[in-house]
Amino acid sequence: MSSPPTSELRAVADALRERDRFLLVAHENPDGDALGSILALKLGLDALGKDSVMFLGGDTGIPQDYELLSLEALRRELPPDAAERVLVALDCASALRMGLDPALLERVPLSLDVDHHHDNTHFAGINLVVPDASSTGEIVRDLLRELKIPLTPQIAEALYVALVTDTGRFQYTNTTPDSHRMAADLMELGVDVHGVFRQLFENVPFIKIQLLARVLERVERYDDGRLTISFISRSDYEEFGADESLSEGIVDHIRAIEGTTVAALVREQLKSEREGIRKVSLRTADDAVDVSVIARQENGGGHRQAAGFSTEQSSEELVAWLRAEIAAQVEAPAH
Ligand SMILES: [Mn+2]
Repeated sequence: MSSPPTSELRAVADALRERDRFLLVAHENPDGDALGSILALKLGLDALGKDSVMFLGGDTGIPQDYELLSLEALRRELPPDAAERVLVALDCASALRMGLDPALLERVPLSLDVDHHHDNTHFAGINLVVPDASSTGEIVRDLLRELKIPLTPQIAEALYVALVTDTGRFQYTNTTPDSHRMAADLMELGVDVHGVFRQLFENVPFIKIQLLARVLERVERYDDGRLTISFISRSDYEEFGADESLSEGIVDHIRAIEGTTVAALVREQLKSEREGIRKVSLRTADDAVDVSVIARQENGGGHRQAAGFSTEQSSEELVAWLRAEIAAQVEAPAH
């Protein structure tokens, strides 16, 4: 994208240039965009000689798919001097997504919010929120360009992982000519597209397939498939020896079923602080429903086509509530 930098982009770039110590935070339960963005920015700041620490909150492991990224330096605990560092949140629609005590936001010298979720809550001191960007990786690319940091093959690969995963391999509606141009630029910088594809998508752990098989057996359809839903229980994870991170992407298989307007995957948590809390992922392929509207009512969030929340509702309550929410939107499309 060659549009001129916005004042927010300049303000964030200036902060990165002028400050020296940073705490980079991706969202908990990370996806390729969160991990690719945090690594690309870390490597860019390294090139500027800055002191930055990558932090990942929550207790979910990093999906094996992302082994190709050099994330050894990613910390699961805050550094002792966290409150003295400029906080940079990446791909986090709200402060809660950072998986850390939100009070830290009040204590740090400055906070920066770099994101593309349309429902971003503008929780930081400077908010660089670009809903038209395919991925947070695309915004990080623009920041690195503004800072005149050359994209090494390693940075290019991290950005490509962000781009290819958040666009659903260039198939989702956020895929634009610009996303393809960005991919072309990254290829010219040395990204091995086939190699990334093999590692990201053709390296599926067998236990993930076993978990997927279980989920597909359990699919329930309501209102002619308008709601297509399935469930993962804690005992499923235990039976297969699976980590929660292995459930990432499974909901997309549910969305692909013909006639589905909203796909839902309801997951018990393996190690939950509170009993009875389950995570719900929602997907739609249809413009008739904005799933982020549904997720926000349960204090979750996301994009129009991909959102999530946590709930204490029973399965029966949840199904009834989702059916009603979907019906309300389909029947009153002025959302
Ligand atoms: Mn993203």
